Amino acid sequence: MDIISIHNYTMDIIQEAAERIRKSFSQKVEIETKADANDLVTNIDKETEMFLIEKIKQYDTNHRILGEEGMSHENISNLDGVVWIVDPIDGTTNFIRQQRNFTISIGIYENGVGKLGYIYDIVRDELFYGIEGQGAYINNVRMNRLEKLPLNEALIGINASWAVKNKRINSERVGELIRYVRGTRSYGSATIECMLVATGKLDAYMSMRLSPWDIAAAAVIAKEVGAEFTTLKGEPINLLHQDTFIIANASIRQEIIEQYVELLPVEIK
Ligand code: 2AM
Ligand code: CA
Ligand code: CA
Ligand code: CA
Repeated sequence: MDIISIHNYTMDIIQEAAERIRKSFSQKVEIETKADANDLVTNIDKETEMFLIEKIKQYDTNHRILGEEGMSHENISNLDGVVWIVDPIDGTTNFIRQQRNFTISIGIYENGVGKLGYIYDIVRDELFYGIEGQGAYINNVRMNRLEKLPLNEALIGINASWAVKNKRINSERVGELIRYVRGTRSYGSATIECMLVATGKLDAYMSMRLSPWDIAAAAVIAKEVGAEFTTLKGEPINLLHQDTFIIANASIRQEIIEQYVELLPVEIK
């Protein structure tokens, strides 16, 4: 895999995709629901994914693509060879409601190893990228490795629904965590929250259910600054399935999981 060539190509196509999304701000966007009433998708999500798929296939027809909207119609059941993992818009609800706080996210894996990761917050014009073993950058400026901090000084990205009678996690323990840390935040875009952790603006972010395209790019970038990411059981992430997720400063990830996360058995229907 020619890292420099793919990197230059991806920097170009992500900018082009961003320009198309910017233009959509002045148009009427078509909104549909997916799995439930809060799970939204727009024609811009689909069109952006189609655009990226065409560009990736133009680059190399052997490269495979796993995208949230499934526009490549490929059944990806392994990560053999080169696989691009694409979220055309991460933070669709924010895109619809706020026209901000969303990103384009592209992770490029070779035989399951994260090689390149790109997250573009197009409204803030912040393009994060990471190259395996060569560091992480924001708008071409090298990102620093994270410094340690104690949990009681941490800012944590967490969804408010965790703190009240949640079926999947012990809410009382989550409440203890919320009271112990310095503060909590919620942004509605997994990639933005991961990049806040990677830049030390947030110290942890967790989710009960994320998919490969939510975390593939972030994982490559985060690794380069020493942020840790696992499932909430402390297991390595798997890029073929949905799972729980935590990304955190390395000094607090294990403490959060061991002291404050108690996952409840999910009922089988
Ligand atoms: P999305 O906007 O690409 O769907 C919202 O809290 C964050 O969780 C977003 O990054 C969103 O990605 C992600 N997410 C994952 N699964 C989701 C779901 N079923 N419904 C809504 N957001 C989901
Ligand atoms: Ca979605
Ligand atoms: Ca997403
Ligand atoms: Ca999406």
